Amino acid sequence: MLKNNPVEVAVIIPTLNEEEGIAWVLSRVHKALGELGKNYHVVIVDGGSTDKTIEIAKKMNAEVIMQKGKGYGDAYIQGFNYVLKKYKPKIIIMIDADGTYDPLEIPKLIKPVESKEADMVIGNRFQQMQEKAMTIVNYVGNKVLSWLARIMLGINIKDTQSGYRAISSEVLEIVPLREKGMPLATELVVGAYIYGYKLKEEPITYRRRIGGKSKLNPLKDGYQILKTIVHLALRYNPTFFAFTLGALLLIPGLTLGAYVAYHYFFTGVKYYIKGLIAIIMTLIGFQSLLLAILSLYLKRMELRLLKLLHTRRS
Ligand SMILES: Nc1nc2c(ncn2[C@@H]2O[C@H](COP(=O)(O)OP(=O)(O)O)[C@@H](O)[C@H]2O)c(=O)[nH]1
Ligand SMILES: [Mg+2]
Repeated sequence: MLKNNPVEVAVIIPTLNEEEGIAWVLSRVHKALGELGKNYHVVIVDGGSTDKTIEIAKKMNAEVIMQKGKGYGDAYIQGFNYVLKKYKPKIIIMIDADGTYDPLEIPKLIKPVESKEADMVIGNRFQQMQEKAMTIVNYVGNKVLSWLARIMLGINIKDTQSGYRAISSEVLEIVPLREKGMPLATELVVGAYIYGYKLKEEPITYRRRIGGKSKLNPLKDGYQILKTIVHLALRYNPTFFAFTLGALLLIPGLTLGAYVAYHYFFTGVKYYIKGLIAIIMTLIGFQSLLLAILSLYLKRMELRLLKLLHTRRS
């Protein structure tokens, strides 16, 4: 960091026993940001590494702070609060310590934030993925979760779990973050979208871990991320659920109604219970659809208002 100059870019790296990857990551972070001529600062949030991670990081010009709680999300929340308060940077970079993301690609992520084209730029891992960089289970899981975020919330981002990002500080000051574990990455994308910030994706290379072990538990973390998406969708954008409920009731309700009506008029058989069920399903289904349409209009209105607010502010 250049003395007496305000920090423009803060890089936050969470670490938990990453002695094999950290040096490679830090040397390339310094190279990338040094060449850009930015006044930057690197903060490592360590979750209690028992190997040489901390020692190496300190030697390589990074500030190391110890994580108070536990988990990937908790480390980032602490790191965000720390740098926002202490350094007030314009842009914050999120990157892992295991060498899966290449710091030399930082300029590509920073540029759209600097030019105000986007408030958060997310590295999309799916376009240039090294062989075996991601297990098949993780690959499919990440695709499915990103797809769910799209259909449930309307977020047009192909890799919502990517941990490589450039973010305008304002986003982190405004968006509330609670997730202590891996779902933080998703919570941050969804939150930024809901608060009307502009999101952009840039293709990045995704590499195999340099060494050490992944802390991601595909089943447990995948389920947690799914829960996060569903909770956020229910809270902020219930259109999907209201529409699904409407369709699930209305289609069979109308079919059953047609069956009952056919028999009533053409065979003379009167199905009272079936008729009643058909009416109830149709009525609830129809109301759900109306609710879905209404919530869609409200969402659109909210997005328009937020857009207006953001343009006025910038
Ligand atoms: N401080 C801290 N860092 C963590 C924790 N869990 C994971 N990390 C770090 O977060 C980054 C991403 O974790 P990783 O295990 O590679 O997850 P994956 O990329 O999803 O397989 C790495 O740099 C880890 O060292 C944690 O509980 N605390
Ligand atoms: Mg990793």
